[in-house]
Amino acid sequence: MKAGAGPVSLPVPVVWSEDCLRHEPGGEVWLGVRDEGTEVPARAMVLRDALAAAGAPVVPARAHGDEILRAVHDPELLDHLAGIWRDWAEAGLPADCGRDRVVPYVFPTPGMLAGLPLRSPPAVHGRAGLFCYDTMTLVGPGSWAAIRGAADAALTAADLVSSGERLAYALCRPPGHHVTRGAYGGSCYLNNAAIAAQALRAAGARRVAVVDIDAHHGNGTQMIFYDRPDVWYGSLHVDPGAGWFPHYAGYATERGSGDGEGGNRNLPLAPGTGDDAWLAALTTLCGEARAREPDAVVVSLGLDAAATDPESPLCVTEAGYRAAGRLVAALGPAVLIQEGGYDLASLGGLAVAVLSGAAEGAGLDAS
Ligand code: SP5
Ligand code: ZN
Repeated sequence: MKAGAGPVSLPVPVVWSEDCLRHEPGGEVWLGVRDEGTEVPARAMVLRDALAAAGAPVVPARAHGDEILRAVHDPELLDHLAGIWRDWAEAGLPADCGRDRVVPYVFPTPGMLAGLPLRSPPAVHGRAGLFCYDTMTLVGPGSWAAIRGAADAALTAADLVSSGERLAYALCRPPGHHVTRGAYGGSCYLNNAAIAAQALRAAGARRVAVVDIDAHHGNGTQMIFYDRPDVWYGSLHVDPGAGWFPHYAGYATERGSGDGEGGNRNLPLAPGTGDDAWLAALTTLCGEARAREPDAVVVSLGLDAAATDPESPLCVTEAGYRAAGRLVAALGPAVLIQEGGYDLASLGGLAVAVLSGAAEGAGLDAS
């Protein structure tokens, strides 16, 4: 322990960017109606305060260049996100009947284009759907700063693990696992977990395993690595076929393609699944991850599988999350990336439980 530091009872560094508070999505448009939404700045405050109170050291995110981001995402997606609010505001839309956030209304689906080349429409209201696949992922004035801050938090946590830390947790907000190489959605804008995995690869890890325990399938991470042999992706999540986001991905038949054939594993779970079946599925998933002999692990750490969460029908308890932390951290050096988790009353306890379990699984002693 450093001289003068207090006791570290939760020995996992928490990487934090103040900028993550600047993203105020202002709700979500779901099934045609704008409601208040649950991916709110208070989530990050609750998580940080609970982890700090439990004794975890809080480490500021360090600014990084775009190299890793551009390896994971189309540069056009990055440019779009960096500029779309400015263009929306310059077009006068916020003053026009209160259109105070970027919300797309037309999407260039493959069926619409029917073979036409994809073009970038000059009008910002037409272009808003070019890199976005849903109506519930709004962009406001502070969004880009937060999005970039979350990516920097993921990169900083990856740096810590690459330089010898056994575990590091990035308190990323907004979350990221729904973002593909070229499209954002699901309250996510850049794929923080994929960025961490790519950074670990760049720092010398030969094989990386991504284990995703968010309640929803991480369709973005899956597709970013779908045909790559160097990054394995495994997820347990509520069955998209039972009516849950992301609806179009997350099925057990999706196993990777090309050089990545066999490198993707989905374990969809029935609504109502609780600790026993959830942990049994996670044990299976971790066994498959271990068989790949990864040099490093990325955990997409959603806390929305909790019974208390308003966004998923899974019924995991704090004790379940603690046990999950033990299982994933036992796999090897791990970067934990915050994904979903929306019940402000239970979020802090869940985060402390899973990181405490992770410290145990990694064999770290509280001092
Ligand atoms: C990162 C992450 O957890 N993204 C999840 C996105 C799924 N959002 C689905 C939104 C559905 C509408 N929410 C209304 C809540 C009703 N209880
Ligand atoms: Zn989720």
